[in-house]
Amino acid sequence: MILKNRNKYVLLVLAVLCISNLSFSQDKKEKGMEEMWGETSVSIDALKNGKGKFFDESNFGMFIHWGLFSNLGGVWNDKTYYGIGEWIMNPRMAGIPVADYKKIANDFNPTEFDAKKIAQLAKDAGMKYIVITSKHHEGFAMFDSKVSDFDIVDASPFGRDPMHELSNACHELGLGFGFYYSHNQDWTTPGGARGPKTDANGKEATFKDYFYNKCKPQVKEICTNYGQIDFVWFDTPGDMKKEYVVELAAMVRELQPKAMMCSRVGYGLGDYASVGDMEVPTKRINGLWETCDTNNDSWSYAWYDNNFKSPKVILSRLVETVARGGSYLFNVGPNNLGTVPEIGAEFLRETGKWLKRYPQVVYDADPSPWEYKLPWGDVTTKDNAMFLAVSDWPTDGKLYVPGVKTKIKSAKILNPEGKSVKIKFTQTKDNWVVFDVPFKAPEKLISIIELTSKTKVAVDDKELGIYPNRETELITEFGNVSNAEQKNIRWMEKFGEWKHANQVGNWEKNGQVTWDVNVQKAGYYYVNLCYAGEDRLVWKIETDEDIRIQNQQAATAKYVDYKMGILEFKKPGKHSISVSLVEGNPKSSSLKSIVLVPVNH
Ligand code: FHN
Repeated sequence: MILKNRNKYVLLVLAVLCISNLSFSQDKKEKGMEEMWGETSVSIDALKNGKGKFFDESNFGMFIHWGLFSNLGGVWNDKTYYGIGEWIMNPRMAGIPVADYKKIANDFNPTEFDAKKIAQLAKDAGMKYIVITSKHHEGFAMFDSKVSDFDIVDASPFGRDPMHELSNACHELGLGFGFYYSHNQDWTTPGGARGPKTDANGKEATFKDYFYNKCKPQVKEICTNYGQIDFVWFDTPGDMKKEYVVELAAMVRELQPKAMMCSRVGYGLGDYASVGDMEVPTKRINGLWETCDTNNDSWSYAWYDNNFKSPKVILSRLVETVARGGSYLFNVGPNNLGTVPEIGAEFLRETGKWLKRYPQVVYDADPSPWEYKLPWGDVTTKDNAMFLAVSDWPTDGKLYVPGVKTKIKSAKILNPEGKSVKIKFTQTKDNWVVFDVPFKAPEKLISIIELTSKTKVAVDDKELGIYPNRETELITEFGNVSNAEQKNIRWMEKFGEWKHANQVGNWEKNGQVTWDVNVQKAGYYYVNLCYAGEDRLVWKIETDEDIRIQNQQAATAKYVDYKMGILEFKKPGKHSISVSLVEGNPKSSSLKSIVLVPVNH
């Protein structure tokens, strides 16, 4: 009996640990993969009007992860390792010894690398600049380095400097150009973070050795030998000492005064902030910032990874990033021969065609007046114009926009042929704007409606709209939380593939999340909750009209949508809706969102 209970206890502890590993914390072993990148200390206005202008207005750039790891494409000793390909050397993937890894250079011969073709792809995609890995954590320089022989010119049969070719190609096409450089981690150089602890003679190597013998001189090379560069993109500063970061940043500023430095240099010394990998923030962020995302699941090429984002997904994530106030750096991973996988390239060209039709929605566009995206798409602005980028076109001829406090002067659909068609609309006393739109979407990707008004459009984004013709997801980030803990979390799905969410857990007595909503139409709504947890949970959902649902559903370590029942809003207009945990483990029950779906739609 005691044994049985003990086993039960052990299982419970394991389950809790498993959930917390997956969802609530970053495993210590994963440190060095991604850190949270702080704010920058430089004055935003000064930057926006000076050297940051190009970055601020571009909003869309190409990131390239290319290195020796591309020659492996996710395979070592005939075994495929799933996850971010550039980490294949790491013990959490193939664990390749340094000496064996270095030998990969002997047959790295990317003969089909064509810098002009890659630069042209970026241009066709509508991207304004390229940032490429000059040296990733593996320590292999993709440029001709006089400081180390472990570089593409000296160690591989290829013998050319592709960084020269690419910087020239970018300059010829009028694209910006910049280098990624892993300044802290260097897995093959003695003294580099996670690198060998001793040198070739068995003598202990320090970070100082690595810094002065390799890192700083190589950064000097990339900042000297490639003309004017627009970006220096350091990564994973980890616990690098401040004195080194300060020294490196000062050198970059001296050699390349016009280059923008990403905050991942460390210690707030960058010019702009970089948010989490693969994260499109759900809430507006002020200041100059960027998110980097990848066109499939890995950053570098992996033979199996053809999960490429479609043009529609790329555009949606780009517009969402701009709508939250940031820039979108979108990655491609050339293969062992130096070419970008074709499906990904095709999707990028299609993305670029859309951007040619609607450049004003992205370039030099300002954020949405709403802090968050709307259920049908997103919004960018310029002066008194507002662009509704509708990715989920309504099928009933009505597009609803909540919380608009300004009188709208005109509305028109911008159609693909470059003509615009005026549309009718009404503004309700509850601040909804209801547009009469065609039943068929004007665009197959994202359709654009342009609104103008006498002044900049003002909105009330504290009341979240509940729509009569589509489902609405209310995430916990925009709820008011009491007696429970609200936290941003991230977790990996495949190794290195990050997911992010805001969630509420650690429920105490009377803990609840409450959203203020503006219901367009009274009536019945299905309610789903998206949560993770263990065993079975009972949740209660209540409105200010005393309508209540209470129900039990299963729970797993992964976030899943569960159907809770039907809720009625008796009157349209302002309401509140709250969720609380009635039964279940208050520590591990994690609520991510509530979804309302109109029954009669
Ligand atoms: O560890 C790297 C990873 O390989 C990749 O380069 C990303 C891109 O942002 N940066 C680091 C993790 O955050």
